[in-house]
Amino acid sequence: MNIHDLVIRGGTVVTASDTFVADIGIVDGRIVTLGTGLDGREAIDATGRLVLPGGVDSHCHIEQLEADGSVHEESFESAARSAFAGGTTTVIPFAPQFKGEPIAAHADDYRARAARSPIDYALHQIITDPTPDVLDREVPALVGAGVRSLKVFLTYDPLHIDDRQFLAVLAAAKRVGATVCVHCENYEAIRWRAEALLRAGRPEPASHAVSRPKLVEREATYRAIALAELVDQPIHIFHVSCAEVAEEIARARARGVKVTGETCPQYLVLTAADMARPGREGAKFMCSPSPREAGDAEGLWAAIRAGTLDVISSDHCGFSFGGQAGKWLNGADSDFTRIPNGIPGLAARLPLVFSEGVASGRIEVTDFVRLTATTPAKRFGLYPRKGTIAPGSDADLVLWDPTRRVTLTNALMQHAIDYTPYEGHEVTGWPTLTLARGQVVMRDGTVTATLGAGRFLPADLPRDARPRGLVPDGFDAALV
Ligand code: DUC
Ligand code: ZN
Ligand code: ZN
Repeated sequence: MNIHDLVIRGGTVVTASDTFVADIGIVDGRIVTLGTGLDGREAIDATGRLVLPGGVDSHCHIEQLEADGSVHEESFESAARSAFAGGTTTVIPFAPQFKGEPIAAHADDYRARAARSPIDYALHQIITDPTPDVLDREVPALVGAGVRSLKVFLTYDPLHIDDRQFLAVLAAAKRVGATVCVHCENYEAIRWRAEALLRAGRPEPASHAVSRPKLVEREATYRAIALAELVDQPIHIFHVSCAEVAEEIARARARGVKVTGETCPQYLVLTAADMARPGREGAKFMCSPSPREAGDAEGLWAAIRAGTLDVISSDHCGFSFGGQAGKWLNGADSDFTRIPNGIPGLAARLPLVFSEGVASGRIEVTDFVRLTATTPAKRFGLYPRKGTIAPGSDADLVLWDPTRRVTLTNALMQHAIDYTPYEGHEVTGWPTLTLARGQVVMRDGTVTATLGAGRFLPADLPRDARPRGLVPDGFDAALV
């Protein structure tokens, strides 16, 4: 009986909780059956492969506009190619807002860019100018349209907001049921140290790490958590770089505060020493927060195993090294404060985390799925449509060879950027086939990315993102 369009046959299915051998039956791009001996009009043999839910990269910058008018060089098309090559089938990029402008100023433009996406996507909304009109009118409208996640920056010119503005964003998110994601670094402390480094004649990329040590990240993380606790609004801390910052999250969680944390592969495999490579090379590794010292990665793995950090995203940024629009946008002799922060990692994310995590014995393969697909989908209200293998879920699947050894090269990343910070890094474990809603979008490295094939994913509000109903002294300033 040919009841399925496609059957993925005989692989070891991995979810966030289990591994088992099963066939997966797909109809109209959705999983309908898990079983044995399934029939379909077509079949793909997965014997000897792990079958994983497609990766959900809940933090990546794609074709993003910046305040200076530049646009990240990774387009939705090239990002999708890279994502599919690396086994990711859902992305959550960022729609911009700039100071002095409403969200609406760039909303249509960004939506039009995203509409060309070959890969399914949800959206975060950056908030840099939280005026009453933005918070009381535009944010509720966004939530109504399925964009439920706001990102704020506690550092960076011209993005950062102050504590009072942050409180206003938290309160607005609480009123409408949105998630708040926070870039935690102390704005004034970084400026103070950066200016001193320049006065001391240290303009090179290596100074990036010195300008923003762990303390400035830890302080801002504690402050963000305390203000979120004051409002009783759950928050998600982006790109945690070290155990000291994870410790602030763990302490808050232990007292019941709803705070969650993400880290990224760059903090697991790169270090500040990479930014001290000769000449301008160090810029290839510049991201914020900064990669830390050798040894810090083990502290992050401990926080991952403890559940304090439960999402691993790429924080992919499309800034090329050789191009005019990338790292040297502000001039070939830019000091470290004028080099765009962020590095590419869409395709490398899953292989790096599998290799450093599962193949190295630090986590189980079920943890790998939980960290890279299931929890990101849950956190941003896309589960169970995305992030798992179950009847009713989209047939976003990855066949994974757990023993293949690969040396990472920029060509393998299939992105638009002219370098990978992971060049020459050896990994064990590699995706051999990617399916997006039942369609093969990557087979043995050959990618098919069809413009416009990706769908916008409206987000629900997950339980974790709902307030606890506890405010200091019982006075809820957000609701007055
Ligand atoms: N923060 C991000 O989230 N991404 C890129 C750069 C940054 O500082
Ligand atoms: Zn950030
Ligand atoms: Zn980012």
